[in-house]
Amino acid sequence: MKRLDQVLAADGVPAELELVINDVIVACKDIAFKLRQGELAGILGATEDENVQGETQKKLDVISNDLLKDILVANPYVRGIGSEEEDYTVAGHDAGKYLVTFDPLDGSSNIDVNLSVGTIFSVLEAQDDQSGDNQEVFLQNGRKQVAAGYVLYGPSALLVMTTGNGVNIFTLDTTVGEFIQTKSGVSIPEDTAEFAINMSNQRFWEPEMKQYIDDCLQGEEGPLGKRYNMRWVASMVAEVHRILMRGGIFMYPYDSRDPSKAGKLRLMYEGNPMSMIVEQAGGASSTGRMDIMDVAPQGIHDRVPVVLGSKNEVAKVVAYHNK
Ligand code: AHM
Ligand code: MG
Repeated sequence: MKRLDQVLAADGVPAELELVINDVIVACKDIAFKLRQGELAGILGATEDENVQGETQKKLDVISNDLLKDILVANPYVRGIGSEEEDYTVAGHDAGKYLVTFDPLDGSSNIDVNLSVGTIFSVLEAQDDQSGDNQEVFLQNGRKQVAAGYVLYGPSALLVMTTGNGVNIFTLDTTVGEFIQTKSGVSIPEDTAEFAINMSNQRFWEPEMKQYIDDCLQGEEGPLGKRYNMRWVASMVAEVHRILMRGGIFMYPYDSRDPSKAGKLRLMYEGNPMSMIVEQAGGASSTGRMDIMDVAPQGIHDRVPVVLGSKNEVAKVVAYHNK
């Protein structure tokens, strides 16, 4: 059984990148311990603030954001950070090589009901000499990521990450406070009959997405010829993790509730890191029309339609969009 640092070293990850990843993980361990304490620590419930996307911030959104932000901007190898809970990118060190974007606590609606939540992170290299408080330096497509991962705070806390050399899973050993490797070379089954989508938005979807789900619901008698099962945790981290473990397809498509938004999920700290993990595990990830990691970001909080999971099922959804 290997520790995270041993796995990163064996994968040839540069020492500076390892130190950045390590700081992300230190913050995530702290988040994991706070979540375990739950109501006893007085950390549940909402604040009176909204984030830049107009969502009410939960106390734990803010606490998790501060833990990650404070440790990362103090790291000499970090040029800057971008977070779901920060209006603008925040500068670290001008000589820092790496940029870190994160969703400090994804699945926020699950916090107060004690269900699964997670932290998602993505690491890019700073390509020029601009300061990290200038968002331009972050605007690179997902193919440029040098590391991506998430921590799922479920019955056990799991770190799932990739540095471009397959996907490893580590379980938090709470007796020693270390993430210990429990799986490597994770591979998503190519076929599936399990989809995850928030069906309550059906009437707002584009016709292509409506048609695909209609066909799934027809089961063996329909054009897709199989009986589908459905899951919806309302926590992307939990959803992606289920797909890594047993296959499936997760969709948060464009919908017309607010036509100005390209989707609900954010490209730079939700869509891209999850896409890198899924692709590294042999799955696929698309907007329905193009690979998510090829989307050129225009802003740190850009949104993107998301279709990801088992390769052959994602290909079917893409084919519906290309009809
Ligand atoms: P958040 O970052 O504010 O928590 O929003 C992202 C979450 C995803 O984890 C999840 O897939 C989706 O929002 C759930 O949305 P809905 O409330 O429509 O079910
Ligand atoms: Mg989120």
